[in-house]
Amino acid sequence: MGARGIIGAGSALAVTVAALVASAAPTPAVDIQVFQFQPGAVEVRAGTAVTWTNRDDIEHTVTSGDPEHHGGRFDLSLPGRGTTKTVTFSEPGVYPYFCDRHPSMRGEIRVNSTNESTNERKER
Ligand SMILES: [Cu+2]
Repeated sequence: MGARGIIGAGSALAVTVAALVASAAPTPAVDIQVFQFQPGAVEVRAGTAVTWTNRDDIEHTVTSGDPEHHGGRFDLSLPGRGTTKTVTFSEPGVYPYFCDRHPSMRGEIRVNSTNESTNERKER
């Protein structure tokens, strides 16, 4: 509610700033490999840019929401091996996403506020 995603594909400046904010956390990157998002769930601090890299030879998408309810926050196409896309998550919240071409592919980005520990985990 009220969360706004900033779509920053290819913004080197945004990536650099996010890296400073999240310097204690490992680089948030998701590989798309063999019809899976790996890791499937990523937890970051607000303001962090997350990058997806397609390792498959076919097109995948990173689409917010789920197949029944598109979230409308981001809808990225990664048309083939080696393509990458980045989204900066500026607002805390839970952002589920899926692949529009293969609806069984699901992932989730959990965005904590900047003064929360990223070590805090909530299991489903
Ligand atoms: Cu796919």
